[in-house]
Amino acid sequence: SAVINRLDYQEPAFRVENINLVFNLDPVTTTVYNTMRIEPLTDSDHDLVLNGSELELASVFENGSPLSTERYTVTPEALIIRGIRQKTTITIYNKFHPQANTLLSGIYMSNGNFMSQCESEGFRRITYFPDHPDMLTRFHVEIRADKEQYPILLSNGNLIEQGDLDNGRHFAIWEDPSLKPCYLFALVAGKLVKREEVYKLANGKDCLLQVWVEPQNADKTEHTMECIKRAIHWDETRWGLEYDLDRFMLVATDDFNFGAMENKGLNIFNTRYVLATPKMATDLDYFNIESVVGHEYFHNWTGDRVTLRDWFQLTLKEGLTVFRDQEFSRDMLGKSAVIKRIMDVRALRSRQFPEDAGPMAHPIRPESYRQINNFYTMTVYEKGAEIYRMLQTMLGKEGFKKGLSLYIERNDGRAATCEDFINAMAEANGRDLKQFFLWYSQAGTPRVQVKTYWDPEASTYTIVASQSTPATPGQPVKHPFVIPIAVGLVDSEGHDIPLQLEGETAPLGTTRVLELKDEENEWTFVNVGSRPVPSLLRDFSAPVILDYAYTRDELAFLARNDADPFNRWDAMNRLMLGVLEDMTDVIEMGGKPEADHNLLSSFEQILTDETLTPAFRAITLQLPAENLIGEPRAVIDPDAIRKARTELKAAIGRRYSSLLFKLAESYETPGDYSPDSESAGRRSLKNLAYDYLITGGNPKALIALRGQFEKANNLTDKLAALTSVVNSASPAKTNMLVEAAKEWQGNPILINKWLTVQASAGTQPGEADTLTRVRQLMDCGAFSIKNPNNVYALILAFCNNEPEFHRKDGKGYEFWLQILRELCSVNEYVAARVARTLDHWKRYTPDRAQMMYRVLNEAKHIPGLPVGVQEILDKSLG
Ligand code: BAL
Ligand code: ZN
Repeated sequence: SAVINRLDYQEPAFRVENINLVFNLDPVTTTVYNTMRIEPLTDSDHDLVLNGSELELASVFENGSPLSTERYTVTPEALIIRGIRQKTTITIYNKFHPQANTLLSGIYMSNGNFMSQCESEGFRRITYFPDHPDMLTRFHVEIRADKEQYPILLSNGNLIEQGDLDNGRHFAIWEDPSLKPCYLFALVAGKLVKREEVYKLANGKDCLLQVWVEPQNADKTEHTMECIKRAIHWDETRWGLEYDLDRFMLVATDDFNFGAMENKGLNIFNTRYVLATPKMATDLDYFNIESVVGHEYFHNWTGDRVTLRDWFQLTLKEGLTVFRDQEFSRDMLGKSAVIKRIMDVRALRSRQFPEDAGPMAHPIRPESYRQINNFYTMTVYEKGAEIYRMLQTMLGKEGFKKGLSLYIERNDGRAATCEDFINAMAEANGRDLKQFFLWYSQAGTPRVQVKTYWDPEASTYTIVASQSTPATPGQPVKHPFVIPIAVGLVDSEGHDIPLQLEGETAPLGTTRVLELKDEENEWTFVNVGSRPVPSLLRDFSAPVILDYAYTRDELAFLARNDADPFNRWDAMNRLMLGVLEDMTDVIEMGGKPEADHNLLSSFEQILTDETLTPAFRAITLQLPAENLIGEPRAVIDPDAIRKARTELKAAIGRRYSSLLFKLAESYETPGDYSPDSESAGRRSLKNLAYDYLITGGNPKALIALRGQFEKANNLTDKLAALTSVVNSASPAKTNMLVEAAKEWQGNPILINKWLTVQASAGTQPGEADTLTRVRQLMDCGAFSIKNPNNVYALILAFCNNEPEFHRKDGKGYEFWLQILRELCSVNEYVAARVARTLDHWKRYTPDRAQMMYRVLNEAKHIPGLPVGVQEILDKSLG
């Protein structure tokens, strides 16, 4: 199908005043009576286009009478009605097939229950409707179903009535008082149990909170309920945003394309972001559940009350809501807040920067698409969040809040655009944000080059920053961005120097936000009596690559002394990356690499610095991910990179073995499990220490980890032990994997973790290779290609296991092609995600690149290739 362009947007010619839906649920064939009150908005002769996909149309009525067949046309994609000149009631009777719906878009079956997912274009798989986000209407929904099979019937809004029908069936009627687009519609029916609580909102009203899960999961929702309450409270206190319905419901399902979905009043979640007990969720899972629960809840204002004019504006709700959930998580972390920032920046650099540098590069507001599902990306979400964060950095927390309030006040109940947001920010703060708006339209990661000059005579320190952004597909030339660079100057004692710019009468703080607006700008600080070390881009104040010629001594100095904890982490990270680059070079040239002394002593210093939280020490001492090591390299050789990384880890593990041991033992967390950030930090540091030790080949670490695996009262420790042993050469892994399988079987979330550990492991001498194991695991009975979580856990994990996927014999790529073929006929959205794992084929060694090129071309001939997958392949092959 055709390319859709942002600039082709047209105002709707009709309004749907309300819609009344009656569902007769049946897994094989569900029927829908859909009655809409339609009002033409213009005098012109428009046809009413109702989108519909894979529907069976039974009949169409106008104002109660059958519509003559001359008045309408049915195509595979729409029902087109002609001649509507005045307010009219259209009734449509149609059918669809939930059980056959493996795309998991529209209404489908999950473990015998009906679930729905409508964003982006799933509603058209339920009934005929103008399926666009600017088509806001009021929903009245009646659900009818077998009472025994489907005792619980849920939809958006308020429960108006429920009762029994003939033949063992029953019904429920739901009415949503809010205006909403159809992508926020939801329907759930089945055997579910709830945890519920009445919560008092800040405005004094009672709100009924419900978390619905399958009966076997009844005892796993306590944490989620706590997270909902924290999210409600945070939105009230930080932004003054209150919940607007009498009830808030959340339903969990194992079969879900997204992580979760913000349907009005009835969020639907992937079980992995709901269910948590100490034995089935890691510290990170507990933490992620909080952030996803927050994210979906915060959409109630940024997404639902204010929605989108068209899908090009996606970042208006997603970037903004990710920013809000990041702030929420940070606030919940208290004194460990920086950990969240580090995790977010790490994800941005390792997954969004490559996207922005590859064939799929697109601005946070794309200009065109063929399949909108391909644009639920790291760029739209995570880079988008950075754009909102930069505004907060430049306007201040209060200024940003004023702008957000104005935006919501003006656009409540409307379908808005990114311009609406920026205009509100600009007006509320009296700022011109025209140049800033380039962040919405230009793709690519800007590179900021910084040079500094200290003048001892004049006691001045000058910072010169210049920017350039590489060309991206369709955008050969870039204009300069507005880039807020938060800067501090650290003196030789490790203290921040009070900052006074030339022309100012007194110093103002120790961190200043400099706005780089032109290709090059410079700033001069006065009263700088000795040469400082610059701390640049504090708290990662802009999503850019910062080039500054730090020496390793300077990085080691900042890692020890920077007052900005983010930059302390970043300095260590830069130091490690530099060393790993060198080691990879040596390996590629056939030499034997050695670890750098600066790195080793910084490592030791941070490891033993009791003034730092264990969580901070753990995250700072983790080596950078393999793909980050690959990023700056001319040609990527995944084997050399893994070898370098493993050797560095082993060298550290050997060199500091007694220190690491002592530390691992002293950071045990005895007693009952708690996922609080302090205990989580202790576990994280302990498990990091063991991982270094076992990589260094320490047999005592193996004994300790086996013991930990057996005795752990929590999944964090158990999984960490298993992962470390599986990645070691020890044959003990076989028994441990069997034990884990025995204990975890029947719990899909745990089984997915078990699959991931194996798919992510390397191949040790004498073992079956990882690909062979992955193929075996596909047949082990715990894997279904129809379940997205299974595919992500096993297949995607394998495709991200660089040396194993990119094996020299090309078998990884053959596997990719085979899986893609299968997925194309099961779930094209999941297929498109797998397809993207070859995005960067051009960056690898020529033998690998050639083989990838070949399978990418072969994939184009998959029979019935979905347009979304074709879009990815075409872009990759460029
Ligand atoms: N709206 C799709 C899932 C999410 O970002 O919340
Ligand atoms: Zn979202």
